[in-house]
Amino acid sequence: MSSTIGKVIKCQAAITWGPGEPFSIEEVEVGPPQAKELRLKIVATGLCGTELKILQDLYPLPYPIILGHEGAGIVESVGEGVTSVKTGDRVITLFLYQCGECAFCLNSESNLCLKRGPSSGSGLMDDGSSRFTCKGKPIHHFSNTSTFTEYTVVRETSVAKIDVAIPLEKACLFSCGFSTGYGAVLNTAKVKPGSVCAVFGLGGVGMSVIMGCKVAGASRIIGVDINKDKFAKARELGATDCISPQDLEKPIQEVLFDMTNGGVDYSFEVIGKADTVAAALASCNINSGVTVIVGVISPGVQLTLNGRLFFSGRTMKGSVFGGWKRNEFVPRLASDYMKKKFNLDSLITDTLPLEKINEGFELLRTGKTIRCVLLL
Ligand code: COD
Ligand code: ZN
Ligand code: ZN
Repeated sequence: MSSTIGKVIKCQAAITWGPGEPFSIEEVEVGPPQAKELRLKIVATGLCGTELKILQDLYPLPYPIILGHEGAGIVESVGEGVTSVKTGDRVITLFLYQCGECAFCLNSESNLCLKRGPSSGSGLMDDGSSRFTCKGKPIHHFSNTSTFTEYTVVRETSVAKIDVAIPLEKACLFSCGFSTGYGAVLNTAKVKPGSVCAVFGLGGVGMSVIMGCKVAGASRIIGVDINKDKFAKARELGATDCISPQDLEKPIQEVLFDMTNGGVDYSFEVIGKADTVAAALASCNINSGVTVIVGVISPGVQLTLNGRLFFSGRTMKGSVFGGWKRNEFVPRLASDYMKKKFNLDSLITDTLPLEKINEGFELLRTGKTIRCVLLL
């Protein structure tokens, strides 16, 4: 590995040339890491529902771009001033920008940085340039990570070390899907033992919410999805009931209200649609019901909520990356993993090589996979 240090590396990457375009496998040049950056050999990367939304052109982004934010790999080299990791360290990527120095980053209760919030940024490194080129053109970075490539360059603060014995092809799910869902339950909602929970959307993130609810000691976990093929896995992971809104004669919130004798204690929206946000809120009990919105609503989409829903004690809150901070999530998740508190492996339903990335996203789009992991 040492022979590549300080040099440009040529490798394969999946490039998205424009909005809605399929991935194209190309040879890219990856420049060496600059100050406070590191270059990473990606070993595994998961395909997340967020990229699926990007492929449907639901979020504005700078193109061409290398997407991917659920990565795990090995540090190839580090730039000047990097102190927390070194060549050969095993790390996972962190899509959330955390400068580590601002008032929010220094507050143990918050995980969104004052400098950038949850935004994925400009697609360039801090010096305003890109480390990727392809066919002579600069290629944008995505969400501080860009993992659909054999090598990537990220800020030092965009990785977390994972020195425990978790295989990187599993640990990549700590980078987004698993942590986002599990943390929404433990950190954001702080679900109490014995609670009744409903989970709207049973993708990889929703399944991780179910695992979190189980670990928190929920007495009932109701999975809601329009794709009934998701129900078997949801039950295996801890759902006690599963419902498709399309099978019902009444709105889902009314059915949940009746099933639970007054509404659920916690509902989680893990889809990112205005109508399911409204249904999740209306499903909560009127005294202490809490709704956590995990799914991101597309820019420009307004929520329509009946104001009467708040003539109650209900709470509605957002959650990004499960509320985790860079320095705390890996030790906690690794310890729970070792104690077998959750079943990370069962989220991975497919593995494919980088060249088959379009096939992987087709599996996700058609609801045939929970998490497809690319092995590079
Ligand atoms: N009613 C019920 N279920 C529905 C409906 C509906 N109207 N529409 C879709 N669904 C189901 C689908 O059948 C599917 O099972 C599930 O919802 C969505 O799952 P996936 O596999 O597409 O997506 P995930 O689980 O990988 O990700 C879902 C998110 C909502 C978390 C993601 O798309 C998102 O919005 N992410 C933004 C939040 C975030 O933290 N982003 C940063 C990095 S992810
Ligand atoms: Zn994600
Ligand atoms: Zn900060």
